[in-house]
Amino acid sequence: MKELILKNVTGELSEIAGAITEGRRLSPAEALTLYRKADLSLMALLATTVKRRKSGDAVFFNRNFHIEPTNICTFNCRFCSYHKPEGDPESWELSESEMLDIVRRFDGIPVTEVHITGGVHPSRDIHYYAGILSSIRKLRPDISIKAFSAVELDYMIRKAGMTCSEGISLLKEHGLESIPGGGAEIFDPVLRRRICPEKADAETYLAIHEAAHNLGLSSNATMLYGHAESPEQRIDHMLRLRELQDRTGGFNAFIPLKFRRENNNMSELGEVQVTEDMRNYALSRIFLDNFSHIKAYWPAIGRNSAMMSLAFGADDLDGTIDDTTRIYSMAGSGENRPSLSTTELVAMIRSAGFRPVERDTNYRTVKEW
Ligand code: V47
Ligand code: SF4
Repeated sequence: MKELILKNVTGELSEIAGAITEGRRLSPAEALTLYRKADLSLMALLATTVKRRKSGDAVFFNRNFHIEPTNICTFNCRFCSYHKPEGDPESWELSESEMLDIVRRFDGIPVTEVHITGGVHPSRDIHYYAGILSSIRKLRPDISIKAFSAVELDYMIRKAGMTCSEGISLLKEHGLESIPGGGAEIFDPVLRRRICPEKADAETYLAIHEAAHNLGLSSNATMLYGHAESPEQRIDHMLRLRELQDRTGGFNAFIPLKFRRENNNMSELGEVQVTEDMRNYALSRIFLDNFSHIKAYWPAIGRNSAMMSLAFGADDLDGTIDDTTRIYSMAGSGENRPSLSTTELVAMIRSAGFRPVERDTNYRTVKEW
């Protein structure tokens, strides 16, 4: 593979390609050159080399479902198609018993994870959410609870007058096991102020993940791309995550999230092409050398692009979902009632030439398919 790659590459790209094949970490400047100068096929080859070093021929998925407690949100991110004001016909606010009914729908089904996230509700507080976690844990002690983005956590913890560690510890005592990656958007402060001025800044996002890792929780990280950000801003975003991961090792996966344009205040920007999606997966797989997994979240990108991303370094497709999330259907991802059976996920992974592995939240093998 190494010879095949290096034979056809010249100039400064040849040194960078050599570093990648030898497993040396790229500097931000090298990552930028790679992104600017490498063609799509070279990006695929290099990212696949790194992917195979990390996870061989395995590609992971899980059996999961979401609970979205509300889409009422105190914030007003310009790219968001999901949040609605209180009283809007498209707004919802699930009661505790409605959330538990969602959990009960999975009685007898071997799901391993519930992912809970939604709008930042102005009046629901940390004790309310702690109670929900306890009730879910009582109903299904066998499933892992991945809940609340750093932005939701920041709001509920500050409102309760707690420190990050106190707030996360409280939720951990009630069943929280890991934190999803939402809310990262793009860390660059100038662009962040333009697209989501009210929400927690980069430092707060990173501090919450660091506090969670120090308390023994795992988490994921995301990046919203394909809007107004530059390649430099993407690389800066990933660099900050790489530095935190060097300190804690607590991130499981990096999840690039493609900006989807329908029904939001950034629609005029349009969407990037699939080739750009693939270059971005490849770049993240190569640059984030201390992340074990790159996730292609299929409800956001669509199942065809998700399958293709497996040739560009992604090694995880997320899960079965079972039609329990609205974030991306409301933003026009084309996956309107997102649901895949394990048989479909297994077939998708095999069709891309990889070995399907069902995992739990922390990537322990549940079943080799
Ligand atoms: O933070 C909102 C994004 C995120 C749009 O950790 C949009 O396993 C694109 O983080 N176009 C929430 N993206 C979802 C999220 C997530 C999803 C799946 C798995 C995991 C995980 C985390 O959704 C938000 C924001 O970045 N988002 N609107 C939009 N129009
Ligand atoms: Fe609220 Fe999240 Fe939408 Fe921002 S992205 S408006 S925080 S629901």
